[in-house]
Amino acid sequence: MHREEVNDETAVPAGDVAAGFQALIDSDGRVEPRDAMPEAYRKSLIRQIAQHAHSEIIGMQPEANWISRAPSLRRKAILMAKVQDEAGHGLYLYAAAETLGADRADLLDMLHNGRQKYSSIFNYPTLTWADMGAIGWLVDGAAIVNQVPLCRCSYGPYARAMTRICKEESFHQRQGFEILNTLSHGTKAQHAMAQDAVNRWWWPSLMMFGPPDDASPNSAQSMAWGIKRFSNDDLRQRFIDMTVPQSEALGLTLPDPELAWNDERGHYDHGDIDFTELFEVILGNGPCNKQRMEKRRGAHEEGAWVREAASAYAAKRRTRQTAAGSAA
Ligand code: FAQ
Repeated sequence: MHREEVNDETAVPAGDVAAGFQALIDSDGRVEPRDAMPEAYRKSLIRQIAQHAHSEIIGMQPEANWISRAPSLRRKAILMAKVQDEAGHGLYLYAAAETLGADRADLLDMLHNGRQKYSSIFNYPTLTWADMGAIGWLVDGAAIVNQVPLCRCSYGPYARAMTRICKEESFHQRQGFEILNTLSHGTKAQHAMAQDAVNRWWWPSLMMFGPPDDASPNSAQSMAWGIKRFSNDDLRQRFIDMTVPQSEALGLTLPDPELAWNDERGHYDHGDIDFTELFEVILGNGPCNKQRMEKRRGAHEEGAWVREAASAYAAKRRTRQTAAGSAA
């Protein structure tokens, strides 16, 4: 549905919009597409949901890279299903953004011309098969910690999309853990490969949670609106606390000598995160930014005929249904 239609149906004086909206947020209710909402709330949601959707579809690339080289038929089938799941997540999320009046083609244009972002994590290379394990365990693990609270997001369509996505992400995380567990308890060379992958993916996974709280311009407003439920640093800490015991179970070491349980805080202490690396990657200077965007733009151009065929088919069906309706 387009924005104009939403507004036409919900034309309410601005003061009433603000009061009604605030009452809904205060009562922890869900905002639905036809509800009146402040323009800034709508814009911020489109920003976050679109970036999230873009991350899902760009995130297909690093893993798709290994489909043809998976070590067995079983591994190949699982990896293909996982990569397809990510495409599905993109679909749910673009559909959620459309309920806010955004146009999917415009969002994709903004991804392609660099006006909208996607997650920093997908700008790192996948060098060995063990990276499939590290992505599943760490990247999907971080995604789950970040996304479970989004199932309670104040905007209904986003919250419902997240509920479906989180179910699949937890399967993804387990398959990553299982790959690493097999390698870690395999030959010496396999163990070394798993350790190397964890060494390379640990710090970028921590950066997925975004800048530290004192450098996060969107967090305060987003939390006041009930979009985000926890701050970037709180979720990052939750992920670290969850992951350290899992690394022990795997027999792998996280590459941070300062990781240590702090009884007083009830959390693990950790070493400093190099946020200049995060900001550089966001600016487009990560190891694979250029390659990811080239591939994405190419896929979009090559897929033009599919979009055209789907539109022509939908138009044909509509004409047939209208004709059948008037004949009845
Ligand atoms: N990368 O003020 P904040 C997945 C941007 S999981 C790039 O803290 P906010 C699953 C941020 O957008 C990955 N940019 O922003 C999968 C903002 O820029 P803007 C996707 C980042 O929104 C697994 C600026 O920095 N998950 O895809 C990053 O309050 C395996 C200032 O930051 C989501 O998108 C970053 N890491 O908090 C798929 C979850 N961090 O918009 C395939 C939903 C920050 O002002 C394979 N999103 N920025 O121009 C969120 O929870 C939030 O948007 C945060 C950022 C936490 C990412």
